[in-house]
Amino acid sequence: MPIDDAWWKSAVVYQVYPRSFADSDGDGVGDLGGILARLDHLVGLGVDVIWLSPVYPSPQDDNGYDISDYQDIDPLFGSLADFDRLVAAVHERGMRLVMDLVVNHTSDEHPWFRESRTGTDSAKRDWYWWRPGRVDADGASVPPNNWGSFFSGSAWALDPVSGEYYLHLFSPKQADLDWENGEVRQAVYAMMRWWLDRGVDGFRMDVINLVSKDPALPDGLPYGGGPYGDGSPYYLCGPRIHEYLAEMHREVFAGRPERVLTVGEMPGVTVADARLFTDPARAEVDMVFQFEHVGLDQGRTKFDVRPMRLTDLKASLGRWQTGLADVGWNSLYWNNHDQPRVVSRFGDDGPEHRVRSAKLLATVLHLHRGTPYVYQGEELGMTNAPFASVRDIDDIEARNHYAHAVAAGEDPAEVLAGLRAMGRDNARTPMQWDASPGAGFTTGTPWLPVNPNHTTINAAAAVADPDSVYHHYRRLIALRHNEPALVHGDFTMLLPDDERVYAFTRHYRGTTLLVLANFTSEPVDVDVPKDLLDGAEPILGNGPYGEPGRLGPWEARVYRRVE
Ligand code: TEU
Repeated sequence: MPIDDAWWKSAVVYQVYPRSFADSDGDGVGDLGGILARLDHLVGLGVDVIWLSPVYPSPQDDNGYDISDYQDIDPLFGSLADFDRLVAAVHERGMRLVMDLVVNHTSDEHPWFRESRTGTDSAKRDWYWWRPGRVDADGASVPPNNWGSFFSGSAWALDPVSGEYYLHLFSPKQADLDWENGEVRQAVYAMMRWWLDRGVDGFRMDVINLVSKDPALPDGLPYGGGPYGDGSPYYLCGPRIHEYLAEMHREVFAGRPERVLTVGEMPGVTVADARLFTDPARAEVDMVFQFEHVGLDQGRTKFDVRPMRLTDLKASLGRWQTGLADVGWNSLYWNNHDQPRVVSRFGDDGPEHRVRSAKLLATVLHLHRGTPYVYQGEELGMTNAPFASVRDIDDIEARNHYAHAVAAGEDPAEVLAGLRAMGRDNARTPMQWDASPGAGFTTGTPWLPVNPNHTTINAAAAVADPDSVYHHYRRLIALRHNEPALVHGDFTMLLPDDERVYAFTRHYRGTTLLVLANFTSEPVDVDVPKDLLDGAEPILGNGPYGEPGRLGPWEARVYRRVE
């Protein structure tokens, strides 16, 4: 199929975070059997692809993003037989299944690392980044460089056996693989082929733009007033990243039916980088997850929360639309398992405007050019959760940040407020299926408490209510499947300087779609070029249409005009 008709350009992907989706055995943790039992919820929504967050064997230090066996299923979630049953059921329903591929690092309990840490003469010593420490002015051993970890603290851990340090950009239980070593790359490719041969339809590649590091591992510039340096210039989109991804494509994907979808999660990636990564002629990845728009409300750290300006959001998303208009492809997302719930973040999760603002955010995102991703519960307008204290917080990133920030003298209440607003646990509270005590997620004690608002915000209520967020997502997904202008149309931002209204057009072969969205709780007049409205019909809204030229609070409206 010619790449410009690639199936994933008109597809919508739904992310399942297995441990919080549906629990079929009552242990309080979601599992593969639970997903199987709930597949028809996804069929009803109309999604095309399921992205499964990791279900591999793992100590669960980072909720499965620390893998100790790449070719099995953790008993917490089920078995390979359960996985095969799920893949078959997904395919029977005309959907595809994409696995999360976490190969920048393995768990420190992976057999590769266990062998590597046996000593400097281990056959797998150079599968990871081992370096001798440096000696500071007091003669003490210190890490090989000053890099900080994404999860606070140093990015190096001292191994007492050899007295050397190993690199971990994330937790000390997530040891970075050394991709300079061709044996590492070939082992990863063989594992990927094994999953494709098992029927998997592609991969979401976790922090894949970090796998190439500057082998000199130089110190980074100090940042945030802390003791660590910013190593990102030496590992973000490193010197061999394009070589590696092109090699992966040749070794794993080339010659496979076009069914395969590859999406690279790339913190810090720029538009210019993404043009290279997603140019079909370069055969690297199909699309990337970029992080610009989900950093607009963050200051010195992600937990230093600032108000997001609509003009900044429009400038950022507009830049990505323009930058990938002629080559490459965008992914489109607000939510995932690492981001707070968008209706609480960029919308209004109060009782008056939650539904309307959730629908508005969905409309704006899904009418952009690219492949939309729906994160579990987003289609219900699920909100952030009311974490009362740091004891309620599970996530390693948030807990480590709290410990380091408070130790550095920050006000615990202020640090907690940042966790409440931006913490990843907001995305990880159990899926709200119904109003029962366990929200229909489990008959046991959930690993993370269910959001108390599940009594009103749940799938059962949403499916029964034609005006729900769920049915609005269903209509948006149907529109993508039936409106070529939505898939192939160009993108023009309107009113770039307006702090209240997000407006843009999509145009393709005589059809123009006009999107208007009021990001405030007050009615607003919209000054849209008259010719755009002449002959245009409203085709989708998030409530009763206001009069032309005026939008109600949190009103979104889509017009279509056919020349
Ligand atoms: O996330 C990488 C990443 O950049 C995020 O962790 C980011 O640092 C923050 O959490 C969001 O602002 C990927 C996975 O999605 C995440 O769950 C893992 O913790 C991480 O990699 C390590 O595998």
